[in-house]
Amino acid sequence: MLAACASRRAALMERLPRTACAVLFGSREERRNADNAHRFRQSSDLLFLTDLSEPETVAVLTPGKDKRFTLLVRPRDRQAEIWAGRRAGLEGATELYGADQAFDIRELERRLYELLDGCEEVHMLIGDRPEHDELVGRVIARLRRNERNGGRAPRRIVDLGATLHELRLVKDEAAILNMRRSCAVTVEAHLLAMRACTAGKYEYEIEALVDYGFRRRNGLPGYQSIIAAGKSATVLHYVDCDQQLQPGQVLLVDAGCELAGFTGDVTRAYPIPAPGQKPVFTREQQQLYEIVLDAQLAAISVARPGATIEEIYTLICHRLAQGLCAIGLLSGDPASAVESGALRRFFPHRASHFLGLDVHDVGRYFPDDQPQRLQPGMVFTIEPGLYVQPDDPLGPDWQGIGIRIEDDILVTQTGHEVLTAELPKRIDEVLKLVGSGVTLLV
Ligand SMILES: [Mn+2]
Repeated sequence: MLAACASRRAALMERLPRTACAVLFGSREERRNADNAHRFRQSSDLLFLTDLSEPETVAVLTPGKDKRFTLLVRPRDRQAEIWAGRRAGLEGATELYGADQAFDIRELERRLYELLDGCEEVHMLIGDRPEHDELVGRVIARLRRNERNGGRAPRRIVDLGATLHELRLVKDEAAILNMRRSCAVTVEAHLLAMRACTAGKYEYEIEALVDYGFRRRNGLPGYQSIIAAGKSATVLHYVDCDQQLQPGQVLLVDAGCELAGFTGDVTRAYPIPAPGQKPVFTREQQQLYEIVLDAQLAAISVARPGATIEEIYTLICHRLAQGLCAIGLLSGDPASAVESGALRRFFPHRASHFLGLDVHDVGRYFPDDQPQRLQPGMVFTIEPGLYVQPDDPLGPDWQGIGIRIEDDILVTQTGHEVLTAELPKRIDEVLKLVGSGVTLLV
């Protein structure tokens, strides 16, 4: 990983003017309640460029200076480390993490002043945190006041996203390897959920198994898992996770494992069997499932370099509308159901996003006002869904069904690879697995 980080820094610096200075602020520890903190998660940009996962870290890249890579970190502190864990310290920052120089984070403002002196542009994430904007503004103002003594203040603040995030968008070999691993563990955890799915359990029991699937490989949820039985699944970001699974409902599980920073993002939906019974879709559930699966397979088949997420979304809308018209849930012809917005009653969300260190990963969808063309190395999701709200006038046989099928797609030179292909979604394969039982390997 550290070698990958070094080449990423080199690649970023190649894209920056020699007079630029890039400043990257790490995440801060977030308070959960009282004196409890949330588990620390480094900012994805900093993970990408340094792999240093400590709070109070700032990285500075100065491509035109002798020392191009500076880290500001917490210094070693025996007492603090006994309580809160070991630190890399200034020595580790240079020796382990490859910085050309390292400073105490408590000197941040003074060191930034030195580092920005003589640079024309500051590249940073503008508006990410007001205190960072303020700090950089303050340093620039001080430099300007010192110009009559020969100091030189930057003239421009440039959004770092344009360069850095385009780099993150096309995955390098190390990132692809990580994505493969996180997708593999994501599949394992989903298999546990499928096998354990029987009526009488609670949504949180399924969540516990998914978490177990992640943790036994040292992973964590890359985002808040959605474990939604029956009408819970018609809430797109359902997180309460406290309802009992009823026989005849569909269970929707949207969960992805984050490993070494990179996350998978997968959704499956399947019928909940009564204990001792075989799982079976109702006619209405199966009709919706088949339409979603057909749309997803059609969309996956066109994923290749040069295609756009916009085209894929349009294709999905038309396939879903076609299916819904065919079974009478939408009237008229499919094209006008899409055009008029009638489809949104059952399909209210988009169908893809980039995937990587962030579940909704960086990368522009419309660079220069044109849809982004897929390139080898991009990873994105394809996730059509259909939802019938609990109060929909279609009546009780349809109400409260939520189906989504989501896989993670790597764009290759010649087409694509489904990184989560091992997780069944064909109806016969799914029904064989669901409720078949889990023996925990501990
Ligand atoms: Mn997703």
